[in-house]
Amino acid sequence: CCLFLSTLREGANFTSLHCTFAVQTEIEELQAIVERGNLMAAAAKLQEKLKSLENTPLDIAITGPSGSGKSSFVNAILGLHDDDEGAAETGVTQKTMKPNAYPHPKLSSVTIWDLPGIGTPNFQPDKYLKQVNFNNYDFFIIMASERFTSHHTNLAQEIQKMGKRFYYVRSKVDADLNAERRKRHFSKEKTLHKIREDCIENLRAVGEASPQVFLLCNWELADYDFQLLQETLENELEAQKRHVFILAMPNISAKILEKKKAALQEHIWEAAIVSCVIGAVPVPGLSLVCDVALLVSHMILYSVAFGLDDESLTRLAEQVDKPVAELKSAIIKSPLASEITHNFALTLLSRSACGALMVAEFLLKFIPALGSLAGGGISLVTTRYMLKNFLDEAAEDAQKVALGKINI
Ligand SMILES: Nc1nc2c(ncn2[C@@H]2O[C@H](COP(=O)(O)OP(=O)(O)O)[C@@H](O)[C@H]2O)c(=O)[nH]1
Ligand SMILES: [Mg+2]
Repeated sequence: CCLFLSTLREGANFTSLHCTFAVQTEIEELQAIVERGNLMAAAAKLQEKLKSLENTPLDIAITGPSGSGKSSFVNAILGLHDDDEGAAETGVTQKTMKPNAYPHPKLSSVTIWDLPGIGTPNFQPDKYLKQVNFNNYDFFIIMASERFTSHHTNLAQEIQKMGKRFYYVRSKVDADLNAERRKRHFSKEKTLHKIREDCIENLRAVGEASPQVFLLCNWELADYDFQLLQETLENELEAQKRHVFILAMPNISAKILEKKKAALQEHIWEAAIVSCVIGAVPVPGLSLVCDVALLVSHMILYSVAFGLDDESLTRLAEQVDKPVAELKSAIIKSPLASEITHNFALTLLSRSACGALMVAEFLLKFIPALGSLAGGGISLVTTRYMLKNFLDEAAEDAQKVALGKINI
């Protein structure tokens, strides 16, 4: 599909264009929607779907003994520094039995819950789970910074009884590595292997039949097993929750940025259809009908997901110890979230109209019903074309900024 669009962008003669599998799938998807006949009803359904996607709650509970790194993990997942506003307080002993909610700074339906410490003498896993309202969570992360104990496994068994999922995480492996580094025959891989085997062995000893343990350092999520943990969780969540989960993850690797792009891309046709069917009004100066406000909100969503907003950039600048202006200067192709206005969307729409016209002519051959839409389907194709290009460019800028690939 990218090849298809970029070829069009370069003005190639597309009668000679091969219909790739991706393009074919897109055509089939669009065909199915348009030929369903009642486009208004189909669009209303898509609008509902998009809304429920946005509002899908995701609640992740972090539990483990006091001092195991729970609060630090909450902050790491939310992309916050321990000192940031809205961050969980770290390094303090928490005496309360109340779970603390930390809403995701960008996605209001996502909450990370910092649960009270386990392992005190009067700790009873079943009572504990009731006290922390176990039913509110999609899954539990059970943390240990040293050995796993029967407190961890007893809790895991209770969580399982309640029909919920849990994952064992061993934090602070950076500290273990630093301690081992002093030895003459130090090997990072061997040390990590030893920590993992030790965790597994001692989880078996306290009753876990086939344990899996994810090693990590809360300050370097891009290292060790965080990526694996993230992928494991992702694969076990149902589609809607997986979508918000991917968008909620911190931008720590090229892979997660690609996943975010793919997750957003999946819903571009839907966004375009909703904009051009439900909220369609004539766009001044262009022979288009669409809901520009909706396009603006989608583009802002993309920018924010990639961290291309003032708040994220200021935070990142502090974390990587670089002036924020330097980070901003690497954002070449797309605007900051705060610069995405109605007028900006109009400019993009007019720029896209030419390329989109060619795509529309091409698509009309496959989907004649497209021609029956207002403006002969041009509005729909232009909108889709514009959002797709915007997403590609924002993703490209994000790769440079978030991953520090800045060459100035
Ligand atoms: N070296 C290292 N220290 C950590 C890590 N995670 C947390 N800490 C430190 O361990 C202490 C306890 O962490 P905290 O997140 O408050 O644990 P909690 O009591 O389980 O919430 C704090 O001083 C943290 O800075 C980590 O991955 N590596
Ligand atoms: Mg804490």
